[in-house]
Amino acid sequence: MIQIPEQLKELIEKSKLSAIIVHRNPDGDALGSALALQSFLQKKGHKTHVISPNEIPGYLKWLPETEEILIYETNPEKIQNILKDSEIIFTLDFNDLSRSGKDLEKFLKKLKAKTFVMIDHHLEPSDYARFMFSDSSKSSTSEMVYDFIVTLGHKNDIDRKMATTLYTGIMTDTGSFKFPNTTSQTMRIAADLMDKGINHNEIQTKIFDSFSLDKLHLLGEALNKLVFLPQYKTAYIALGKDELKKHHYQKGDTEGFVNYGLALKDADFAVMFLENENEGVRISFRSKGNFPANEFAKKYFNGGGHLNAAGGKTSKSLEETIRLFLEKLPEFINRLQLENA
Ligand SMILES: [Mn+2]
Repeated sequence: MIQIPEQLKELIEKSKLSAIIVHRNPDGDALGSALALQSFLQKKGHKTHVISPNEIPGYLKWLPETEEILIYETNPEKIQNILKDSEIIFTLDFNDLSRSGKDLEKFLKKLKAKTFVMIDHHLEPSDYARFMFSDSSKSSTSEMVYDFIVTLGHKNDIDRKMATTLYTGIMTDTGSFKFPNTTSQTMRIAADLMDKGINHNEIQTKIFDSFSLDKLHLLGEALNKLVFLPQYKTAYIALGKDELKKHHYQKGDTEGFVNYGLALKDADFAVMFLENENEGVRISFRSKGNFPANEFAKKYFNGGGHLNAAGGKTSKSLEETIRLFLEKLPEFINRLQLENA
């Protein structure tokens, strides 16, 4: 169970205006946790807004009240005013203000005196929040928001709508309860949420069985291009901007593709490279067992994350990025083997 300082409890009780910020390119966990916290704070009498740095992906637009989420990229002045007036600013599912994107980060840094509350499960949190709930042993921020509400004594306030968004967050961050971050406590919380009357099968269908034809074709292309390096137990996929364009790529279309690399027998490490429209490459890393995907991402690709799931980026071309990867992979694996010998 988490400890919630009295000061924060009092602040939540007496505040009237709060804001909830999620990370750039929000996923199911970021939005699921934020929407549930928003409902909770509304029940406490707050006027509160969920703020996303950029557009939310299409596959999550069915979540309740997503049309009310404020998008910083399209509405910066209005959001700045809301943040200036907010008595509490929650930041969800990220560990550093830079994850809110350059422009919003710059503005948030000017608001240092505000009461920031971090709820997050990523490693190595930055020190910007007055109240910090950071626990990398948790499956998801949604699990932590559940704990947060329950610890405040409001388990009964979790209604079907909140349970739906929290369940979505936990389900997506655990890969439908199969990733190593799934604990018995995760399952207990999922069971509690099911008891609130959610339709778990419908959530599963909405997230995973609602691909567009373009997305399935893009997946076909990605799988055809999968490269396996048996000597390093590593599989990788690289998609260039022309291929993305050919299949009318929409944000979120490649969600989950990287996991197919790990479906390969004998693959312990899977990587996906996505070429950006303008410049640079985004990279996703997934691993099995003790292989530290986050260390690899941090050391060579300006990123980080969890042991088994991490992200990174370069400002290089796709070819140069893959070259760098093929150069650093043996070095990293050799070092790991030495350390574990
Ligand atoms: Mn998360």
